[in-house]
Amino acid sequence: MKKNIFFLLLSFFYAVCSAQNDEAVYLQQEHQRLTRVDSIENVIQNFIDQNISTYNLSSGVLSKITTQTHEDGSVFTQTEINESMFRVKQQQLRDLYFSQNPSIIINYIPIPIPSTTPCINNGFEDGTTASFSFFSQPFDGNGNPLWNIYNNFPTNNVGVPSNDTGIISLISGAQMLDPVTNIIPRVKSGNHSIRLNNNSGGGYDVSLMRRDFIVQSNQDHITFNYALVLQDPQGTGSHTNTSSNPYYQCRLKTSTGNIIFERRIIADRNNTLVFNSIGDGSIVYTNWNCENMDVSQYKGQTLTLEVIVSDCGLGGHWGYAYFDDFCGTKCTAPTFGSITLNPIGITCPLLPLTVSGSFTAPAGYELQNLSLKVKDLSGQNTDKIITNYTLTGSNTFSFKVKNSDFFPNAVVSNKGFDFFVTGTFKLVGQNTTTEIISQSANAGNDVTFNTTCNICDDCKNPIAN
Ligand SMILES: [Ca+2]
Ligand SMILES: [Ca+2]
Ligand SMILES: [Ca+2]
Repeated sequence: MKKNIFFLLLSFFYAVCSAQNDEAVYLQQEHQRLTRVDSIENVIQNFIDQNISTYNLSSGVLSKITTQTHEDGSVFTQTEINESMFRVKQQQLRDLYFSQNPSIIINYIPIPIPSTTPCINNGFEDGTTASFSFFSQPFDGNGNPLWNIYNNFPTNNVGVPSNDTGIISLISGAQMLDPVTNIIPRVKSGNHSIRLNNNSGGGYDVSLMRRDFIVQSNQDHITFNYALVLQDPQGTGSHTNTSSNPYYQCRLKTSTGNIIFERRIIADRNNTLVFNSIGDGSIVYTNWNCENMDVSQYKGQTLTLEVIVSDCGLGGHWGYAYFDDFCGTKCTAPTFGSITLNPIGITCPLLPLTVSGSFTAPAGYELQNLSLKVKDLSGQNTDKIITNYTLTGSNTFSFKVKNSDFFPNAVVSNKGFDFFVTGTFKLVGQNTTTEIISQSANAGNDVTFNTTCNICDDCKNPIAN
């Protein structure tokens, strides 16, 4: 018996030691990679400095810049046009350097996190950005895509300085308060956090951070902490409502790109559940929030978490946010409400198929409406959105999905579908709404039609004879 305990202890210490060793080796490799990124960033800056005075913008981009106006309709001064041209030239020279030197891109991709150390550098306490990747670019239409709410996904790799000078910066200093609000601490745990975007004007900047991780066998949730500081220009200039305001978004994706969780929060002073305001409400902020995503269906799989922060869509207003603790945090009750679908995971369903689930409204909110997205996983057809539903209880619902909802054109067998429910909730007594999108009901296809299925409404038998 004693011998058994001895070997048990020995193997435990061996496991601990080898995990510690894996951690040290991983961090050392990541430090080497980040050192290479630093020197590449220096080379790129030199390339920009050497070429910017002789670099010419295309006539199309030039005419966009010279004819652009402020959000209030006033024209740009010559100084502002020059500044704008300088920024676009910088961006284009940076893009040019990457396109001429594609081999540098691999240095911006983190080494996969070892399965023995899933929480490594989860809160940047290594003092580096090891295990994370970063992207940022403006969505200004000047050779870049146009800003399109919740659809701005930067692909340009960026380095992350630790001296608070970047569009994305590593933040240090446990006691420091955010300089705009002077209220929220810039770091949630330990001595470091990350800030996406900054408050140096609008400029359509969108920044994205990504972490790939393997869901552990004993892991049911992935969590992280975040604090938002966004301008809310609604009611001023061209911002007649909130639809082009700065925003925050997070997405959890499978290795094949299926989105299994998404949250979207737009700057809105009337959304008092989420935001506090400064002064007249032109700046809104949150305290540190905890995001909590159910990953219990994805054990052993590699998932990708993306967090995104965007400036406003009209060019004049900024938004930024701090992030920390991308692992190992326990969230309390979901402040922002939730929608859960009942598991389905069926092949050859009898149609119409009932899709049911439950919801919890965010505190202070009531349900306005629900819709069901029937996502064609082949991408062949536009996803059908069903807006008819039945409330089967005070917080439960069901949808009926017909043959024509799956197959708007001809019936095609060998197809898979996922379901997502979007709930719109309304602040009681106000016009402010907030949206929650459910995860899909099952890992893998929620519904599969194979060649044996009898695909018709009110068929008697799910299998074709
Ligand atoms: Ca931290
Ligand atoms: Ca900006
Ligand atoms: Ca699914």
